[in-house]
Amino acid sequence: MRNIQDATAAAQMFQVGGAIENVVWHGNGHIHESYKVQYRDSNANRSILLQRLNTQIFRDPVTMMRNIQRVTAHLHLRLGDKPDFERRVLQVISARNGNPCYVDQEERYWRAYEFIEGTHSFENVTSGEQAFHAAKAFGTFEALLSDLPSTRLRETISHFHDTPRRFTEFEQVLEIDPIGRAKEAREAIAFAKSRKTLAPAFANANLPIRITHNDAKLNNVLLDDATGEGICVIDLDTVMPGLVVHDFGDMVRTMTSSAAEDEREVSKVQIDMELYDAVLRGYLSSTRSFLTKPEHESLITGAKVIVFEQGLRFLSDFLAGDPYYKMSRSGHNLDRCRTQFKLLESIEKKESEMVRKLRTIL
Ligand code: ADP
Ligand code: GN1
Ligand code: MG
Repeated sequence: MRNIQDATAAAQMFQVGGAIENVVWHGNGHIHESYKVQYRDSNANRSILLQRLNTQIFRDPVTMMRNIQRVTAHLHLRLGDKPDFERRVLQVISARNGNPCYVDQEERYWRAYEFIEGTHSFENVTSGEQAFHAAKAFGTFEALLSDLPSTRLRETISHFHDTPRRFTEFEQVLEIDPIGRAKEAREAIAFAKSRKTLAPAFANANLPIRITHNDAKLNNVLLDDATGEGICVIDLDTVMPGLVVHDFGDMVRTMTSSAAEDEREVSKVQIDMELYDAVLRGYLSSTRSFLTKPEHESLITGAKVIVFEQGLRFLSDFLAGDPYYKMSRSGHNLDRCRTQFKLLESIEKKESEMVRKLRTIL
């Protein structure tokens, strides 16, 4: 549960001068608790993005922060000549004791970033231009990291995009059905089983391992309020060695349908080919220099796999009693699962058109 008092106390433990003026909840991430903390000091107003980390999910926050420091240091190096590079890379603020996290008396981990002003993240896509800029920003992010050896980073969550394993986990929780919810999810369960063969699509793929974001969804990029440009890729917790097709999959998942991830009315969920076109153009505009032919040829399968995987993850969480994702209503994870499976069906219907579009742009 978010708690302003605890957040205010934690904010005092970071290396920020000035008096705290205001602390409010911020953002709609599914994992951490995020707050915007505003300070007043003699020179200027300044804000930080303070987060209480979810250590049930990120069990080794020290390794995660080491990864993030390596990634942000590399991005600084690559972007250092841009006059506004401070807005283009997340900047970790150290705790007063010099560590990247502050650990409170209850062993809760907190971290802080400079708050990037004049930007917003969006939960739902509202235009092709927005999709283009967001996808371009993720492509630029991968391009900037393409010369950082992947051995420099550790896995923060193992088997994160191991879709066959996600499928097995779904089968296991279904078999136990610990709180008797399977009967409420009959249709979704049948759909999941019917797409089982999609899960291992990349099991033996000969694709290069690169440093990828692994959570490349629309609300993990900040768009500039003035120009609309994707100025800063955020949420770096899962940046680790992976496949670019998984990042592309998350872009298609979150930027090609204007319906919310938790939309109850699933008839509203479908792939919009104009938005898809914008995602493709944005992503390819910044990745042309390094993506290989096999990667290009796997992009659309990547979209299907990630949408399927995400549906499985929401469904498994629903069946298990919602231990993983933050929720705000009962049945939330099942609603989220249904939107993913509806989107997958829609992608399947449009697949040949999607492939044609890709070929014309390449
Ligand atoms: P979660 O892992 O819970 O998704 P995020 O790191 O994505 O957490 O942060 C949640 C939200 O906070 C983001 O969607 C974004 O709106 C906002 N946010 C994160 N970092 C910053 C930042 N440095 N400056 C401004 N807003 C930020
Ligand atoms: C979580 O943290 P957030 O909201 O950006 C999740 C992603 C899922 C996403 C679904 C560490 O992302 O993997 O794709 O929800 N992050 C983690 O919207 O599990
Ligand atoms: Mg996020």
